[in-house]
Amino acid sequence: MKRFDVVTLFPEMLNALTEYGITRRARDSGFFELVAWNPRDFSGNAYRSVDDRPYGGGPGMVMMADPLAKAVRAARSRQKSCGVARSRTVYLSPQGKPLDQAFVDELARDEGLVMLAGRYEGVDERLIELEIDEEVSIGDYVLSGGELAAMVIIDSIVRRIPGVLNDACSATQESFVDGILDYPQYTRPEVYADRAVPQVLLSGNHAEIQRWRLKQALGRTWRRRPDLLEKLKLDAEQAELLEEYRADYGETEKTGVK
Ligand code: 9D3
Repeated sequence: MKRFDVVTLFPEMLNALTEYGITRRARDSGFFELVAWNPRDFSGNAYRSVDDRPYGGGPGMVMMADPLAKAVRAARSRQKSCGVARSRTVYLSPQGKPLDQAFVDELARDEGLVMLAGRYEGVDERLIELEIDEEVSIGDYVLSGGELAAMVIIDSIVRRIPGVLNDACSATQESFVDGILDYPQYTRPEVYADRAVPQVLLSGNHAEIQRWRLKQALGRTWRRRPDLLEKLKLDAEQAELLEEYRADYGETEKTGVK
């Protein structure tokens, strides 16, 4: 059982995870639990205020340390009472370490994860110094707050819990090389808008199909994500398939979707 606690001004946003798809099924089956904490419930005043103007001036508002500290500590003590020995506390922020699959897998190893999702211009730096183990970003683009980042992290961790994906999915995942793009997929009808499904996929020759798919996956990675290809150590068969792809398709395939 994984335990996620998220400190957020918008707890209902997290319902998207518990109401839909794989994450909903995983939660219902007891693979993880998710609790949201609203810092407004920890504000000492009648207005339930949690933000104030930045010292030094400038635009916007900053989240105050104390309501956040109280919410984060409540989240951590809940985890402790559930038997989680140590849980990492992360602050979702554009200044954080960029998320990738290796970082997801690292976060997935811990039993408990407490996440602080900020709003406005950010949170008081002293709260970060006192309560946060690590700052995490989900990429170099601007979001309106940390909630979607928390949800991205939960979704990506839940998919790594053994038993969450169906057997067919995990088999496919294992049989394919990590760090490579997917091969193209086709379904009925056999001809759509004058475009036929590649003949090899109708051949029933499973070995040929596997070769074709690996070749397509390598070719796409070479064309679209040379940064990923550089990190791969291709074996002899893969190197040969990529050479074949280059010879077959050379400069013709467009890199975009259309
Ligand atoms: C970097 C932009 N900042 C310049 C003044 C303002 C600002 C923009 C967006 C401050 C906070 C935010 C809210 N973003 C997040 O909470 C966030 C985030 C993101 O924006 N991009 C990638 N990952 C993350 S994780 C949390």
